[in-house]
Amino acid sequence: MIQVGVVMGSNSDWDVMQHAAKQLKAFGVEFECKVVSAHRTPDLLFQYAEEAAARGLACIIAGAGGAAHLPGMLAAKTTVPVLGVPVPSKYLRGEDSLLSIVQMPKGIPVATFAIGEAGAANAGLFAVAMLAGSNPALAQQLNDFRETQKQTVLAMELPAVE
Ligand code: RP5
Repeated sequence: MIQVGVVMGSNSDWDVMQHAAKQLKAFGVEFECKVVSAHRTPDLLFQYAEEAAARGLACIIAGAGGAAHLPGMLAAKTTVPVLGVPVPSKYLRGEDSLLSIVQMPKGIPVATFAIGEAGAANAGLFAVAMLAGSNPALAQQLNDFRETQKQTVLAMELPAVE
């Protein structure tokens, strides 16, 4: 059964959003990836959000750029947690996307992540952490991942000063 939905406003968002999908895949989480545009396919957006809970999605990772209303509109139509990823935009480098997603008025939350690749990857890891709460094997995988990261940093060396 699909556990996490990864949606984005355009296939041009894939370069960034694939980093969320890669994390989910690495942890063996069942997920789907789909283009759902808030302003170009609003009916599909409503349908996706309205069916999310009944389909058993634990959360929806939603990425969009510019006037990025996809995460907020999804959150307006479902109580399934929405993790918003601001995708870098051409002219404002994603600051517009970030502000569009993060500034939700009180009452309809969207968990907002960093602009771009790091935000997408962290949204994937956050989804894993949500699922790990009721899945001890997944929790162990997450701890192992953190341990590997720690060892990588501990092994880092710096060049000698010239
Ligand atoms: C948004 O507009 C998408 O999320 C994308 O980031 C941006 C540009 O879309 P395209 O013109 O590349 O389809 O809806």
